Amino acid sequence: MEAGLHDRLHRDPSPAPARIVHLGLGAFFRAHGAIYIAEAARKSGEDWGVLGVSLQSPGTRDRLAPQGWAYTAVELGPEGESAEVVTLLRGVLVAPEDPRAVLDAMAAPEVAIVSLTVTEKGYCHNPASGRLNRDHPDIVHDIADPLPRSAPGFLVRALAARRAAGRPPFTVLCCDNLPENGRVARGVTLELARLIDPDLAAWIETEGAFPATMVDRIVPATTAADLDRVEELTGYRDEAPVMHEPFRQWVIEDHFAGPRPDFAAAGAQMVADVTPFEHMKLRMLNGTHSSLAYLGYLAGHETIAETVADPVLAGFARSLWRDEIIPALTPPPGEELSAYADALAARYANPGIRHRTWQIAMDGSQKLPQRILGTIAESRAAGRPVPGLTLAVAAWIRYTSGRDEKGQPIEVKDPLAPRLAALWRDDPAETVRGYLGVAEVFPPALASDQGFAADLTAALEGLLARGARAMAGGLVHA
Ligand code: CS2
Repeated sequence: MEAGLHDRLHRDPSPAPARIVHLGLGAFFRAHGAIYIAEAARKSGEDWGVLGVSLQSPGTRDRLAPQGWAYTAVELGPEGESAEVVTLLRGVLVAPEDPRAVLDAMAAPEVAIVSLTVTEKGYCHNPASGRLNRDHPDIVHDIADPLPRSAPGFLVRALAARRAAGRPPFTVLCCDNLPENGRVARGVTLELARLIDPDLAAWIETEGAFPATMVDRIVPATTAADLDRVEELTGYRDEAPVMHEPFRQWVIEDHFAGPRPDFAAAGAQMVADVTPFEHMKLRMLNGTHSSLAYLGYLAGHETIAETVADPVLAGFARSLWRDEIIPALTPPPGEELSAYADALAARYANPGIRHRTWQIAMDGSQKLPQRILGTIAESRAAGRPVPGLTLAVAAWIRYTSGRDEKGQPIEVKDPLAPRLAALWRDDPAETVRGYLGVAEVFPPALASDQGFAADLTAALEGLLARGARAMAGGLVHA
């Protein structure tokens, strides 16, 4: 068994050309979409290799190349671990090294799908409005230069090449945690295309397809310690394994411009409308993930499992679901929201998963609108109190100040980090006023809501005076 896995890790890749190009080859895609696609291809007997593209750095390519692009995916269950070798990748390109090669690959006749996991900020949009940010330096560059830097730039220039060659467009399959993610991907692609060539934009509008998807699997960043752990488990050294929980879900809008793998054969749900699934997942999972990340980090917890092992914060998450998030949601067909919350609580508690609060806290300015602020805005408009989610926003403000409760510096990773840190004042009311003025994050309805400003200020004062754990605990039975 072990020798077999080792052989497969160092095998020659299949010569068949890839029919999917994936932009953003992070751990998440390798532990989620790639596993579904490999299984769909296996079950249907079709060949669906993937060419990966790293939009930033060569690290993943350099680690995977000597392994013939194969890697180990390790499932971390509450009761044990198991390993699977994924041999779906046909190669990896590093976009900044050779953007032309990426465009050529995306324009190749056999490519039917370009999928993306480029994270929220990769769409170069304004998170509060969903529109393309035309002042984004990569967008400014991509309007002028045919060799792009951004994900929307690669989509537009590759679609232009396909149109010029008389080929049909590829389907753009967005797999990021954005609300109506197909619409966001389509919107930024069309907006950029219009700035470059209005005829191209019209062609994409009529011929293209941008199905929405809801993706779910908890996949913490792989650490150096994980490499040793995988070696112990499998008996061989893999320089680029991925570690994931047993749970997985993929809900896909069944709207493709051309052929697609038999996703359903691998257990994906093909539906006409993904929106209720996206809302459920973004608000119930990601909304509490971010809330627990800020409050947990401030309370001194390193991982989500550690955070929910603290009964105060576990109780806080339960009251967020029961009292604030579920009342604002319409359940998707076939889902029962309180059962979904129970399953999330069990997933968070999985001690095998070391998902750092610091990792989830990253890029909050891009995540808060769809994870937390939508629920707050709708609930306030309907007259429903949302003290727990308001506390989570206050914890984000406290976190992005760059100092923790012991006065130690926090390494804040966020495209707006310097701007946010500069908003910090000695007077919490002034700090809150400054943050509410960040239009990329707070929609106008919340930015001008005096009651929300007052509640947020009180929550921030409470965090400063009493700390995250005490404040969360005070809300559990409220
Ligand atoms: C997390 C997500 O890092 C984060 O912001 O909330 O990556 C989360 O683990 C996935 O969306 C789960 O599907």
